[in-house]
This record gives sequence, structure tokens and C-alpha cells, in this order.
Amino acid sequence: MKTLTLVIALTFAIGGMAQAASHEHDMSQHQMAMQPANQQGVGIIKAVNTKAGKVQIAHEPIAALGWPSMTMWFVLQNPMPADIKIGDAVQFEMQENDKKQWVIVKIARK
Ligand SMILES: [Cu+2]
Repeated sequence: MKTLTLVIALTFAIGGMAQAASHEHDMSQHQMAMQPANQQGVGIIKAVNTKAGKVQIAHEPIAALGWPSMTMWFVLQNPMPADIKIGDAVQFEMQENDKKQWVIVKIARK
């Protein structure tokens, strides 16, 4: 009976260690998943909300994401460059943040 208890205790200890190791592994994969490659887009500036730090763009299809062309709001990581006005064609680079918002990290006139 004592032996059985010891075996059970050991099994739990090893199981716990294995779990800790695999959890660590999962975490690194998770971090990689949270930082996907930046996506590229092109479109036309429709509106800018400076206060909210957002820009509305009528973008062309983004094949990598399976997006059709559409008009949508993006979060701006940095203030809009002063030379970009409504109606301008732009190319931009974006990434998804942990709130599932698409954040423009780079934007320039096309
Ligand atoms: Cu869109």
C-alpha cells in the first residue's frame, strides 16, 4: 500500500513537471501567434479621427487575410503623417493587436 502511494505520488510529480514544461512550450507558441507577420494594404483615406487615433480607409482586397475590398476603420499606432490627406491613395502596414484590432504601424502616400 505504501509502495502504491509512492508510485501515485511520483506519477503526479512527473505529470506535474511534464505539464509545466508543455505549458511553457505552449506559451512560446502563443506569443508567436500573437505577433504575426505584418500585413500590407493599399487604399484611399476616407476619414481621420485624430482624437481617437483612427483612420478610415477604403482598402483594396488583402489576399493574405482573405479580405475583400471594403471601407473600415483602423487604429493608428502613431499620429497620421501631416502630408496625408483625405482622398489620398496610401499604402500601409498593419498588425493585429491583442484586442483583435488592426493597427496601422506604417502608412505612406502611394
Ligand atoms: Cu477591411
